Amino acid sequence: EPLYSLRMRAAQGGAHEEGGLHISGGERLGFRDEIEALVSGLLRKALQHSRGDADFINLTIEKVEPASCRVLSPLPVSTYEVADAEEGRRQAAVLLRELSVSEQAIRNALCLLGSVNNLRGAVLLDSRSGERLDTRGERGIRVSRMDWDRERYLYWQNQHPLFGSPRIAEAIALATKVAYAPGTVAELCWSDDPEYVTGYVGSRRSGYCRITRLKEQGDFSGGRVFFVEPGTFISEYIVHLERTPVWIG
Ligand code: PML
Repeated sequence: EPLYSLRMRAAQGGAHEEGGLHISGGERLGFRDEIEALVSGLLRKALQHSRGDADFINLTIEKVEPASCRVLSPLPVSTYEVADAEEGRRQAAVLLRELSVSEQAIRNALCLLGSVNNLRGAVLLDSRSGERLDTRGERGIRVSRMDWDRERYLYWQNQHPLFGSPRIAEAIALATKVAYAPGTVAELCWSDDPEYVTGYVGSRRSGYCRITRLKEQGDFSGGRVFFVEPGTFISEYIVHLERTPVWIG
């Protein structure tokens, strides 16, 4: 049965794919008879996030090869309660250090995420030197072609009743694909949504470690950094993140 990847991006103040202030994005995988429902779900998300004000909504539907799909179990979740962003970032640094990310790379990542506010995709940093490895600028790397297996999602929701929001489930799907991509050491993320202060450190070894505050309320900074093993073939790494279909299941 043919399988499709559905991708949505909404922006403001930019009339074409490349420009504008990023508002919303979404990734789904589905079979033919699911496409209509998935499209309206993505459209609803775009319109909600933009409060009807998007200048640009792009929906891409592409057939993918079902045989090329990987199935990955969702990363196990743990939560670190911290009092403020300063303590949260210290906690993130502790977790990253345990994963052998260098001090320089940790500093660069915290500095970068603390200062950008229109980063659409992820930035790749060398986990040892801390140098940026991609040349994508603000566009970054967009992890694509992953979704929860429907049955597994219901099961997971039952087991994690406190994580009801689609935001968390989507972040875990992305973090799982990233963690298992050959070359990834760890990921650091917090949202650029000024109302949402929880972020995470993700990795195959430590799982999905939520940190309750990585920035203060009202702060527009945020995004994703992937720490990559020195020597990784970057163009291949990027193709994997953008194109390999992954079911979380
Ligand atoms: C985002 O929505 O931009 C990222 C949210 C990451 C944290 C989700 C969570 O575990 O609470």
